[in-house]
Amino acid sequence: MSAPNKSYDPVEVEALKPEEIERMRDEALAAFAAAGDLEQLQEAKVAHTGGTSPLALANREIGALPPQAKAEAGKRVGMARGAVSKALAARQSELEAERDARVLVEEAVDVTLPYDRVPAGARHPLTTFMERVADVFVAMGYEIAEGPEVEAEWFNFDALNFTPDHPARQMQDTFFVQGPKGTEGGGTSQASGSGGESGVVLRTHTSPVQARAMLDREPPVYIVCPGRVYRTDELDATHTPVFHQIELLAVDEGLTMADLKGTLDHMVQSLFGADMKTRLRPNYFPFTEPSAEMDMVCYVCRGESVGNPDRPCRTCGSEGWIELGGCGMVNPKVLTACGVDPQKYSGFAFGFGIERMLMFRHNVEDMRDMVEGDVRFTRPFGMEI
Ligand code: FA5
Repeated sequence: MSAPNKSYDPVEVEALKPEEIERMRDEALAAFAAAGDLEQLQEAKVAHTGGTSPLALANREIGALPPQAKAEAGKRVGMARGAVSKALAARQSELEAERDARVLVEEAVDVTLPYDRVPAGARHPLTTFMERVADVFVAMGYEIAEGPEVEAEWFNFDALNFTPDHPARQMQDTFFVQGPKGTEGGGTSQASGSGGESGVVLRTHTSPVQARAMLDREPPVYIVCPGRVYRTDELDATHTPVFHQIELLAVDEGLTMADLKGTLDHMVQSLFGADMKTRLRPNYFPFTEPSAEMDMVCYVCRGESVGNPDRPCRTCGSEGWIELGGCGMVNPKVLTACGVDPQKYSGFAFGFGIERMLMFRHNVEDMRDMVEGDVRFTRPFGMEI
């Protein structure tokens, strides 16, 4: 039986000598300390802890040692590898903290910097409201009709039964458009004595579109005409020289005031609520006969402020009703002037101001706010494009 091999000296195995293991450990620690960022640390990690790193190779050598040498060499290598992986983890967290701090500085967003994007535009509340009103009638089968804003005096007045010397022609304060220099003006304005030489005006209402529509189309005619109109009124809290109207015209067989009233009620119910209603008061327009002023129940107090001093209403002045505009049955003379047989057809029409309606619908106290272009007025109406 052979005796144990006492002649083996583990120090003789080069890779496992204590100074060699210390050197491998120290090189690894130095490489980690020298890594300037996480990428370099990753390279050092592969070089000093990977499968072919000196310490990994030394570890493999242990297996080849005789049993009595394995424990000491294993302890030495294990301690070196433990120190290396501890140093690696420490440097890893140091470099991660440095990276996070740098990213915070480099990618910081200063939320107090001025906003440099141009805000998206939006359409004016007058435009969107006018379209909303027109939509009520489009849904009933009416067609949108348009006419020129620079209009022939004939359409603005004559076709609508404003006779040349009719006092109503002066009721409308009109901008007359001058013709080119050296040309003769139109005869109608001279005959009217209203001051026009060219026979051309800025339309004072949307009613001339009635005449154009009847001349353009065969009855039945159902049109709604939203548009801009002009009068020489001073700009104040309830007037503007440039404003908007919506005109409605229906021409068909057998139309009566009852159809007009029903259509008006439907409009105010669609725009202001199902319990709204209208009333008609006698009035005069040369192009309608009979003519009426149309009012709707005050949508703020619903009429409850009338005779009730404890509940005054600023919107309707405690009258319970708000004036909307004018209406009536189309005057047979207008039908005839526009080529429609008044024996066969009848029609109704109404027209009202969009600014005034927007004012009481949204409690706007001063019409000037609508025309001054200040976004502080328009913004609360939303961003409808
Ligand atoms: C007319 O203009 C008629 N063409 C309406 C009409 C149509 C009657 C069809 C019959 C049949 P009036 O002059 O009343 O009517 O004006 C109608 C509305 O325009 C007024 O009720 C008011 O709301 C608005 N309006 C009139 N002048 C101004 C102004 N300067 N600024 C803002 N709105 C105005």
